[in-house]
Amino acid sequence: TPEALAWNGTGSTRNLFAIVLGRCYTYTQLLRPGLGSEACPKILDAFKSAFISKNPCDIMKEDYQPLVDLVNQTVPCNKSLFWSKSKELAHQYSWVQGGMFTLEDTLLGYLADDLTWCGDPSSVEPNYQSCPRWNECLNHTGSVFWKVISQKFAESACGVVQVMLNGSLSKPFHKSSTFGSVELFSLDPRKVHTLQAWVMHDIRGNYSDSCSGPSIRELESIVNKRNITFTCQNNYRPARLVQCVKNIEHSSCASKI
Ligand code: DN4
Repeated sequence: TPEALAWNGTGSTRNLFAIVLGRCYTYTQLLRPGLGSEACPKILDAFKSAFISKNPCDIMKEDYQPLVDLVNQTVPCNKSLFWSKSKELAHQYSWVQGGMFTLEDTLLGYLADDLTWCGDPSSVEPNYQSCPRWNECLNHTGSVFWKVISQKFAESACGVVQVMLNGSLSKPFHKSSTFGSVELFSLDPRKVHTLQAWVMHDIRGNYSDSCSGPSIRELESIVNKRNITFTCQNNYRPARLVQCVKNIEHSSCASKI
C-alpha cells in the first residue's frame, strides 16, 4: 500500500469514528432528546464522505454540505453565545447557565469539538499519522468544517446575541479570527438587533477597561456599520462568578454576592 502523505500537524484522533458516533448518540439521546438519534449512522457516513480518500488540503465547503443538511437544529433567539480566545470560560459558563448555546453546544460543534481529522488520497481510513496544521493550507479539512458550521450558526442567530472576548489580551477583538472574519459578517441585521460583548479578564491578571480600548472600539464600529446595536461589559458578573469557583479568595469574588 502506498505511503500516506506526511503533514506537520498531529494525526487524526484515535478511534475518530467511534467517538463521533458515540457523541452523536450522547447528544441526541441523552443531552437533547427530541432531535432524533436515528440519523446518527447517516450523520457519521456524511462526515466520513466529506474527507475520506481526499487530499486534506483540498476540501471544499460543498464537501460538508450533505452533513450540514442532515442536521437542522435551530438555536432559540437570544441564546447564541459566540467567543474568541475564551473557549474554556465560554463553555464552562454555558454549561452552568444551562440555556445558552455556544457552537459546541449544537450537535455539529459537539461532534467535532477538540477532535482532529483528515484523510489521505490513497486510503479509506483517516490519516492517523499526521494532518496539516490550520495554517499549512487554505482548503484545510478542519478549517473548512469550522468555517462552514460557524457561518451557519451565525446566520441562524436572532434577537440579542452575546460574544465573550478575552480582555487579558492586548487585542480582545481580532478581525482575522473566526469570530471577526466569519461569524460577525454572517449575523443578519434583520434578525439580530443587538450584539453584547462580555470582555472577561483573567482573575489574577491586571484589570483594564477593555470596553473603551481601541480593539473593542473597532468591533463597535463594525457592528454599528452593520446596523446592529453594540453594548459592552467588562467582567460580566455571572461569568466572573464561574471564574471565582477556582479563585474564591480573590477580592473581586467576595464583593456583591
Ligand atoms: P480562537 O480562540 O482564535 O480559535 C478557536 C479555535 O479554533 C482554536 O482551537 C483555534 O486553534 C482554532 N482555529 C484557529 N484558526 C482557525 C482556522 N483558520 N480554522 C479553523 N479553526 C481555527 O477564536 P475564533 O474567533 O477564531 O473562533 C471561535 C468562534 O468561532 C466561536 O464563536 C465559535 O462559534 C467558532 N469556532 C469554534 C471552534 C472550536 O470549537 C473552531 C473554530 C471556530 P488554535 O489557533 O488555538 O490552534 O474549536
